[in-house]
Amino acid sequence: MKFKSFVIAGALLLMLAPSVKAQFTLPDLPYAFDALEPAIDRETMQIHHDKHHAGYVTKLNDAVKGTALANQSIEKILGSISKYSSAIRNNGGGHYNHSLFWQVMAPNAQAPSADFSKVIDQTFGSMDKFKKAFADSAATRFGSGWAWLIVQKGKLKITTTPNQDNPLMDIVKEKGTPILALDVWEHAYYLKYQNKRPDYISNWWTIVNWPEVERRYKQSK
Ligand code: MN3
Repeated sequence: MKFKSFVIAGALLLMLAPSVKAQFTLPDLPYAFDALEPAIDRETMQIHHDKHHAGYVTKLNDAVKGTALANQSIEKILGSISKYSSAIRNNGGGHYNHSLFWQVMAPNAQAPSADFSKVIDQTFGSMDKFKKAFADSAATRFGSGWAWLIVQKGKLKITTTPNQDNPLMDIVKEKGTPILALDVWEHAYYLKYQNKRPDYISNWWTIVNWPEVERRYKQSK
């Protein structure tokens, strides 16, 4: 009888104990792995999310464990990244960049609103000129890295970064709030496009989630 109560009490305690949660977690994709086809194939999305992004999250959690960074947001950490290790820089950037990347793509993507098109036109001359400038930056980013549309002092600007760096980091030249991100690491496109990075970029426009980009633009102001 006594033993039975002990077992029941133990089971109850286990149920009530708060689960030990890692500081950073892998977000679910907001759509199915094959939802972005044909621009990005299912297998690439699955490996990219479940292996690459998951790897950055695991290594980031390992790197911040037991440091003063516990409970700090990823944005805050990136803003002072010059003070931290390269493991935190690479994996913190990797986690932030991919979390944004999944959000700014969508199946059946909607066109930019008239309001946001006007902002693009005023900044870059036209939507076509913007796309060309962005695609050229992405295509000529040497090696691994990212192309960005950022808000810098209230204005739109195109920039690129190497590796997993991003415009929130205090070490980059062009700082700002990223509102659109394009991953040009080979792991993002090589299965389907091999060495044809420009083809990946031109197809990628069909899945850009413009309402989300505009939401982030408004939020940044
Ligand atoms: Mn990637």
